[in-house]
Amino acid sequence: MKVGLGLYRHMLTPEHYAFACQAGCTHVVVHLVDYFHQAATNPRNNQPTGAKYDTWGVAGNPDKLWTATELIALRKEIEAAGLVLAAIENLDPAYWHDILLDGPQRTQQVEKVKTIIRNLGEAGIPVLGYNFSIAGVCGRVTVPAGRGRALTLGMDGPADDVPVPNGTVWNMIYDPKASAGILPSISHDELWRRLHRFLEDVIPVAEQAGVRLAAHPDDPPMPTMRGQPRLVYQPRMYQRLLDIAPSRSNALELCVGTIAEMTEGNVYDAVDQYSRRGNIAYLHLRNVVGKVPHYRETFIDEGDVDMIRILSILKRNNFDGVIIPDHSPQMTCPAPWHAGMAHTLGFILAAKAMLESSSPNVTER
Ligand SMILES: [Mn+2]
Repeated sequence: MKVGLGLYRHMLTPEHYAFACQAGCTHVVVHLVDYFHQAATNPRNNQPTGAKYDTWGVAGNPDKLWTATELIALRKEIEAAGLVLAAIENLDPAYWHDILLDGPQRTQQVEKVKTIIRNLGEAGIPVLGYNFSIAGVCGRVTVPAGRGRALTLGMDGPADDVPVPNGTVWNMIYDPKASAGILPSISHDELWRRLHRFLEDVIPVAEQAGVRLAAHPDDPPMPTMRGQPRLVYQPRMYQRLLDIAPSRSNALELCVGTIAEMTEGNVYDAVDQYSRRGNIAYLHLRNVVGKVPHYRETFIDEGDVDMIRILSILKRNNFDGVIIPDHSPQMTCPAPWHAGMAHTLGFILAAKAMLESSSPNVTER
């Protein structure tokens, strides 16, 4: 297993590359979507949050696709800092809103996504993370409920009260001029039909480009949010997604925290099953207390999930992908995000060292 750090777009700087190296990372996962753009309730010194029903921010320019040239420059800049660019995480809603919504621009947007996949392949970037979700990451509250009253995120009950307005998809605004009104609710079957078409369209291109598409589960994993169905909200639904297009290019961005919040199955079996079969492109590590619709994110060394057990399962199954910290509660200091990441990375590195140690004093697991 390899240890990496996820960097948001505004963190693609020499200082953040140095921070990643100093904290023990060999890899980075990069977000090219600027989630914080024109955001009302989404400060940049934290994971993107938004308020319970507020979006993260305004999506990017639909006509400015990530080019091979800029992706190559990004990879080289990261390599010059001594790191490996493991993946790009998330597609810009500006590129693919009508794929999610089955809108009039769907055909053109499928071509845009294919172009981006080819560009990643050309740039030698092996993974594209995505989240096939209409309501996206929403319905969460920020509360001082972490250890030591740290600010953290969670759910305080279902979040179906406020529907998604027109012009919004996956927690971002893609059309600020959209007419008033709300997105019509659709069925779970219809959402799966849209995913099926999407994978059929893009997986052959990803195979040819040598790129793995990696699906994040629905965060939070409720059956519905804001009146919209969710796709992967129980561990077994990941298998349904994989079965649509069996291929090395149809893979998972497995999120341990999100799976731990699910009401069925258990996170250890899910990590075992999907890592044993080589389905995990990379992994988000985060701890949590409770399950939807009542949970909160915790520091890595507390919470319901036995992280040593998760990492020992990955080790046993020879998982050779990248593990990145997912989110951390905010530590009370001038750099809450950095402190939370450094704390999480320190824990992961210690656990990894223990699991890889040949010392007879380390307990056999
Ligand atoms: Mn995650």
